[in-house]
Amino acid sequence: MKLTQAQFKQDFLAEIKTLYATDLSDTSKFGQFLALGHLVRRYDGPNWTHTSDQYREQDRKQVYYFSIEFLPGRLLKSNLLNLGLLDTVRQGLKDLGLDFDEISTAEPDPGLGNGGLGRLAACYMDSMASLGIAGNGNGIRYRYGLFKQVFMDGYQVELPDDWLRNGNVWEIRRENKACLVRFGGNVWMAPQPDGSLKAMYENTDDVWAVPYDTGLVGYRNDVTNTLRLWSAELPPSADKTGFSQARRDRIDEITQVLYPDDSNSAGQALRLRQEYFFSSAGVQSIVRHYGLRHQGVKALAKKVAIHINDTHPTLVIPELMRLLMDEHHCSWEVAWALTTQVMSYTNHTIMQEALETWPIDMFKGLLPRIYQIVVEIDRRYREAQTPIFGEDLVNRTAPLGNGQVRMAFLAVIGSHSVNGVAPLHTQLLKEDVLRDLYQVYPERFNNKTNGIATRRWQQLANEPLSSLIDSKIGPTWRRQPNQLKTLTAYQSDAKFLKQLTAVKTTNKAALGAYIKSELGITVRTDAIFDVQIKRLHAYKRQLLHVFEIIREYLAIKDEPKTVTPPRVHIFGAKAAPSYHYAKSIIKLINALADLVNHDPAIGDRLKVAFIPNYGVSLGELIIPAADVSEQISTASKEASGTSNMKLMANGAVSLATLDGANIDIIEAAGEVNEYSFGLTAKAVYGYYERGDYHAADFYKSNPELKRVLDTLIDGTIPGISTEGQEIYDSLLRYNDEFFVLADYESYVQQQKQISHDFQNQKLWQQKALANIAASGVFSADLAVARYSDDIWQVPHTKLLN
Ligand code: GLG
Repeated sequence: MKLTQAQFKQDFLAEIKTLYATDLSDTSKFGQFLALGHLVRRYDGPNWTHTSDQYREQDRKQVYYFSIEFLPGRLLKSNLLNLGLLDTVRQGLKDLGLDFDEISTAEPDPGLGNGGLGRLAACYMDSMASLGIAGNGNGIRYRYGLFKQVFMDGYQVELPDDWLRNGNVWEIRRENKACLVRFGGNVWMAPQPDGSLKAMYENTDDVWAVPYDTGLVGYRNDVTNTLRLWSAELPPSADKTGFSQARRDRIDEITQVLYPDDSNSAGQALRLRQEYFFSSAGVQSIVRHYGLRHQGVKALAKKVAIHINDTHPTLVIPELMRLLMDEHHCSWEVAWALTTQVMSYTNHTIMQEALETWPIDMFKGLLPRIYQIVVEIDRRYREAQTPIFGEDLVNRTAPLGNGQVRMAFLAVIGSHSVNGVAPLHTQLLKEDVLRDLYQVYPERFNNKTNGIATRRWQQLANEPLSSLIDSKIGPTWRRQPNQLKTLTAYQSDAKFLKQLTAVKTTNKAALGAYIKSELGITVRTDAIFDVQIKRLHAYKRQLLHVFEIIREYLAIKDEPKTVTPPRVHIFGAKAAPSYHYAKSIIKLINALADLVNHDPAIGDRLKVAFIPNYGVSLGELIIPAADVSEQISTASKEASGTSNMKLMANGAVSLATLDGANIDIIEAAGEVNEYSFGLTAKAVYGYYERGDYHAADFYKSNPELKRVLDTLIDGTIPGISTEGQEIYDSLLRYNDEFFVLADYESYVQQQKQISHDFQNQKLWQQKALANIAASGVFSADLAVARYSDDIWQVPHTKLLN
């Protein structure tokens, strides 16, 4: 949109006056942020209204992306970028004596997710808007985000993340769109005079679902889509005095906190209530919206696509069946045909414990009508497939089995498309995790490799790099990230390579300043910034990285004169509060950091910085400063990974196992530009099949590894007597579930190679450049375009290849 600086300044000062009845000088940074937020909402308002009007007028097919997690990040800067107002606002504020970056960091970062899953959902929402796809997000408005992580004596402590304390400037409460979600009680089907059956309910626990809408601004295309997050409240019509405190609490609880773990099961009933709550509310609002425009539900599948992001929203399937049959009088056959045409499902993990299942008794008690429908889905599935695939396979794959409701199976059976998120992952779904269902529905399975919003991860997070790229190839890449590949032409442009180093150094200085202020550690900007940022999980093997630090530490102590480039090892990771082992690893990293950072014999040659409270905003600070991207999960365990793509796009080289999308990154940027190592997925499965992995053999045969491991228990690292022993035992007594010891040697070898190569800055920057140039293929725009073409069947803006 068009806006002059003078107009902006006038609007901003007026906004401050209206909101606070005072002058600019009397406002806080947060107050200034809020005023800016209001203003941006106003600037974007016409687009938002116009977008929904257009979708309605043109009767466009709409995509509804259901996800229990969304991690949109701060919105002020990205909305300004997408509206084309960032420079105007920044300059205008400067004229008023204000610093835009200070103001924008006063915005709370909504932590409505754990990690990659939630961030992917947010990237895809951004791309849908930017590609002009009629896309809607549907999720939960958690009162508290994922916990705020602090370290006390090196241990993780979880504090509440009260992100809504000062309200949320971006959201609109739409009470007129609220709906009722029912739990528990009794249900029966009462015959009606016309012969049909009507679902009757009694003694249900009713919850009022109120939507809060946030505009998702497309990149300079006047499109603003909607993210709808649901909040659980007391039903307005009910006699509120009749609601006991316990019942009120039960309602409040539903949208109180994000379930802080996406891989272990606890607090099951609450989680199930959360899942049904937002699935039901979302589907009700879709069907209502659709019903207002169309006669009957016949053409629903032509106008609606519902995407199930991981298993959490799977109950959209029986919920849509319920609405079609109970409220729109469809036969089972018609309802089922519509449902399967509408639904599609993405699987995000092969980890068994994350494939959700619910005890039937619990499920039945909480969701009696939905349970009846699942029973019928199960019965019909068995009836149809047993003659073809036999009883054994059908028993293994039916929605109900072993006393459980099996969500992933239900999701596959009720969708027309099932996709994995990287080629290896999709292959493993077919061969392993969902092998049996792949026999039944081979045509449903497809791969959609993940992608990232390059606008946020390059343009917003790394302005120095973005300007440098503009200066070489012009700004087309900002709209068409794949154009980054034209940068390859500058592989031998010495001046450009030096400029890349300079950009990196600037970014390192910014991160260094943050590390200094948060942790009191001084880091050198000429050091290798070796970064691992992701959830703390045994399979992601932060431990392997720790062993390298211990090795480097011992090497300097042994041979103080050896010259190697200085290194800063940077970690960002939250552990699920109940995940004991992951918390022990956090303590180990912090204890090691204490030892290394304060050892005078080490000086500034080696530093360890575990930056607390990793999230989207910290990612924006860390990623542009990284030289090395640690992607070292046990092969086969990381479905895709997406920090690997973000780091690559900012010129970090990958130190990577052949896992998830690492494989595709290596292929895209070229093997010579990455550092791969370790067991392949095939080798890992080989160990499983033969049962002949003996971690102790690696310990015994490699004296260096033995020495490193012994530091866990011999007092070298102070303060970890319990954790050190626990970790040591996990590797040697319990045989190292994630093959850390098997991969140690090849990992260390690549780390040494990195130290060697980094000294040749020209070579190093060539690798960095190759990564940036190849990163466009991982743009979320391209990924979302593939979803649109292959799965949702909706039109989108054309993209250059
Ligand atoms: C999962 C996987 C990641 C994947 C992400 C998005 O563990 O490998 O990149 O989804 O598909 N829970 C996750 O973060």
